Parts: sequence; C-alpha cells; structure tokens
Amino acid sequence: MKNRILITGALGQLGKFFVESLISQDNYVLATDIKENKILNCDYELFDIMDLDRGDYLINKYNINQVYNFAAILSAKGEQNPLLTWEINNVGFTNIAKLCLKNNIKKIFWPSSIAVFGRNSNLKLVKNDEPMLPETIYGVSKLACEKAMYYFNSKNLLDIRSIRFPGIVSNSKPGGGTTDYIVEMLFRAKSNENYSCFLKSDTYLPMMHINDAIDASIKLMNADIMDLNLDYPYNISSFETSPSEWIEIIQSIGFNLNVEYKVDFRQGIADSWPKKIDDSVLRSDIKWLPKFNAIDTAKNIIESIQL
Ligand code: AKB
Repeated sequence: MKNRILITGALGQLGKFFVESLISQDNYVLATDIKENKILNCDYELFDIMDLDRGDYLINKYNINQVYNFAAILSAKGEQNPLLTWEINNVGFTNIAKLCLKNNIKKIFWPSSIAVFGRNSNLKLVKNDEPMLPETIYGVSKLACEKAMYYFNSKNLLDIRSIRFPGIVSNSKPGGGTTDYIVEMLFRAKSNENYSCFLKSDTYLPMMHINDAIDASIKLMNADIMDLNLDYPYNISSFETSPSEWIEIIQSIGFNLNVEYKVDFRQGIADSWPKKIDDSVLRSDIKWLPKFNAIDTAKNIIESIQL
C-alpha cells in the first residue's frame, strides 16, 4: 500500500475518477462528501469541510497521510452565491491546511482552474505567470488559495501541489461550470436529444479528457520535489474547442446533435477565460503529454456514457 488518502468532494465531477485511479494504483482511499454515496465502491464517510472536528476525527480514524481536496463550488454556480462560494472554497482550503498541519500531513493535492485568469492575462496564449484579474468569485477564490498555497509551500509548512484545470470531459454529468456544455452535448447526442447551448458557437475554451487530467495530477503528486520548478499551480493544456467545432466532432463520429443557441451570463465568464494555454513548465517538470486529442476524447467519453 503506497499512501492513505482522504478525498473531499469525492462525489463531484473530478473526485470519483481520482478515487478509482488512486485505488487502482495501490493506495488506500477514504472518499468523503456531503451527500450519501450511491456510486463509489470504497470506504466512504460523510464530511463537510467546514467541520474541523469531523475532519480531525476521520484523519485519525483512518490514519491518513495525504489529502486530495476537491470540495468546491464552480464558476457559474458561484456567481449565484458569491459569499457561500468564498466560504466553501477558501475556508474549505484553509480548513484542510489546518487539519494537515495539526496531523503532520504534508502532501495535499488541490485543483486550481483557468478561472484565475482574466481579460488582462493575454488570453490568446496564457503562460504560467500572467497578470491575473479574475472576474468570477470562483476565480477570485482560486487565486486567493493559490497565494496561500505559495505561502505554505515556500515556508516549507506544507507540500501542496496543484494544476489549473481547463474544462474536464468525462462521463459524469457536470454541474455549475462554464465549460459544462462540452459534456452536456455528449449526453444529449448519446440520447438523441436536442441541446440548448449557453455559449456562442465560436467561443473557444481549453478542455481535456479526465484521464489526462488524472494522469498529470498523480504524476505531479509523485514527482520528486527537487524536479519541480513551481511552488504554486501549473498550467495544463490538451486541446481547445468551441461549441460549433465540438458539434462537428460529435457528428463526425456518427452521432446526431441538433443545437439551438440561448446565450446567457456564462458567455461573459467564458470571454474572460483563456483561449489557449501554455503548459510547457508542467510538461517539462513532470515529463507529461496528453494522450487524448479532441476527437479521441469525444469518442472515448460518448462510448462510456451510460444513460
Ligand atoms: C468551470 O467551468 O467552472 C470549471 C473550471 C474550468 O474550473 N470547469
């Protein structure tokens, strides 16, 4: 057994895939979330990251030595309740940091997001260190945690590792994000239903297959700290697409999809996000390359969707 890992937000868009992958790589995993578990086949406990006592109890009961902290409210949902988003994302982040400091756990994985960037970030090709003025509370909360992460790491208090994820394509129904259309279209195409798209047809955003995201994250977690040039999150990138291009891809692999456009407030968020990402620092530090391009991603995920 390699590590004893606590995962928060394990029933969310990323968590459940990390659970499966970490278990398959010979780790013990305690999955936690705020809802009853009906999908994960591993040890599971209810845990709200606002509850420090419960966190302390679980870490000691299961002898945890690493945490993957996925509990968060995403970009679009966050705009509906900015203060709650700040609370869950930032107090949640510091609660996990507190628990780890108290229990001598050094290593934490925490996902940041392309939402940390803003219109001043050279959006056509965003390097790792651009000026950042995020426009969503989600982006603001992620950026604040990035700064806290840098503090904890540079003072050698914790070893937090992080990647700024783009839109993640998986067979799990998304919720609350600005990139959600990419997965929603695959579900609609599979069930032969029409789709109403909330972004304009030519809105390009960076995306990636869930397996590539997991592969890079676990590689980063396992990397020798001496090989890492950054004490703060790495950019990551795989492919960029737009709603109209994604529809063409879906059609090219043999599925029908009729789409009407009903653009809403999420367009403003997407317009303030990167169109293309430069992730050369990550690729060189952990020797990683994505395995799935846009077509392979669409094919692989649509085949795995169970209606
Ligand atoms: C969202 O759309 O909010 C997320 C993200 C890019 O962080 N998928």
